[in-house]
Amino acid sequence: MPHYNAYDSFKTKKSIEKKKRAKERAFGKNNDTADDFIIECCNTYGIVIEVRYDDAYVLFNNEIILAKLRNDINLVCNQVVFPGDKVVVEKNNDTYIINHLLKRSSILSRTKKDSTRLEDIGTTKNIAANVDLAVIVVAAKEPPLHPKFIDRYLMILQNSNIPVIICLNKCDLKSSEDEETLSVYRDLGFTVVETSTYSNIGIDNLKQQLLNKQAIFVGNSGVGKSSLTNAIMGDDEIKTSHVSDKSKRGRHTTTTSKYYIWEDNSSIIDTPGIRSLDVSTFEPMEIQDYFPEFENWKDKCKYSDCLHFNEPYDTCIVKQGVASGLISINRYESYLRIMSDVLDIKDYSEVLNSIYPEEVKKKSK
Ligand SMILES: Nc1nc2c(ncn2[C@@H]2O[C@H](COP(=O)(O)OP(=O)(O)OP(=O)(O)O)[C@@H](O)[C@H]2O)c(=O)[nH]1
Ligand SMILES: [Mg+2]
Ligand SMILES: [Zn+2]
Repeated sequence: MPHYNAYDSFKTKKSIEKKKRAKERAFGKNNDTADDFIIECCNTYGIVIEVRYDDAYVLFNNEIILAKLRNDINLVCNQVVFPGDKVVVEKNNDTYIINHLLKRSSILSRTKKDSTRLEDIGTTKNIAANVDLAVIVVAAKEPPLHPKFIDRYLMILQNSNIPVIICLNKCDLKSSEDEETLSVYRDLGFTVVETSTYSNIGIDNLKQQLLNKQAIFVGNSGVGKSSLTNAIMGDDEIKTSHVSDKSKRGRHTTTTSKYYIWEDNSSIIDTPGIRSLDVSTFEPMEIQDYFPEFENWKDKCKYSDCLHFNEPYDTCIVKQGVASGLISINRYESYLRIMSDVLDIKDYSEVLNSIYPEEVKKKSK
């Protein structure tokens, strides 16, 4: 079988989905909203800080108010507005009404696999709006640091055009292996901040990165997103929880995204941890764009549409780059893992086994 068949069979389906995704990213899931609901600008607006099913808390005139969507919008509130959104509110008798939504500068969304549907197409879930900076929070331990989490978040954030930094929290528990993992991202040009909310290390440094920005903390449950938010806010207002002893996974303490202002013009959206991040709606050929370290190698592969996956080792220069140690084996393994999701192939170990000399393989986590 020619190596590119898997890709060809995906092409049509994926490009339709891609257009749909782009539309949803631009307008949110609320394509049915009234035409005049979204407006360019308005001087007096409130900021959505937390969304419930049918209403939202809005920071308006230094007060937190509960507001409902205007009547002619036939969607529930949590399909229309998201933390960080700017909204125009008006008081009608005793009720605050969200009359307009200001055009967004960005929307962070992810696809969510919907197991109840027969077709295996994810639904898009918006997380937050108008985000200037995303902080991918990872922990040195509990849960353990693994590049696979970082790489998936990087794809989703870069796909939404949101600038990103990486924060290694619980650096009090950091090992030399963790340092090696992080150095790959430093070498790729990402800012990596190390923090410990226990010993207050790196908090000022993190604050500097967040100053004058609407930032969002994303990352798995238990990495310390809420603890960091507390450290920056300077109080213990937000609920945090111990990682469960048995699974060493977080317990999903935070259940809804929430917006906090810690300084004039500087805010953080604390989000619930996500256990698995679906990237299967990306196109196979698109995945390598999120791996800039392949850049100088991939054009030299024998096939111009090489996926650096099932192609023979001697035709794929990316694989040779990995074998020579010049492309990080952990990142390549992340790539393979993501590709197997996208191509719906259960096991990529064959690919891995076929290319690595034994000594390189041993270094793999
Ligand atoms: N060792 C260590 N533990 C920390 C640090 N920061 C937070 N923790 C602990 O990590 C656990 C989880 O912290 P949370 O802040 O609730 O984590 P979260 O990312 O908000 O989790 P979710 O809300 O479930 O997504 C708590 O037991 C914290 O005390 C740190 O710097 N070092
Ligand atoms: Mg939390
Ligand atoms: Zn290749």
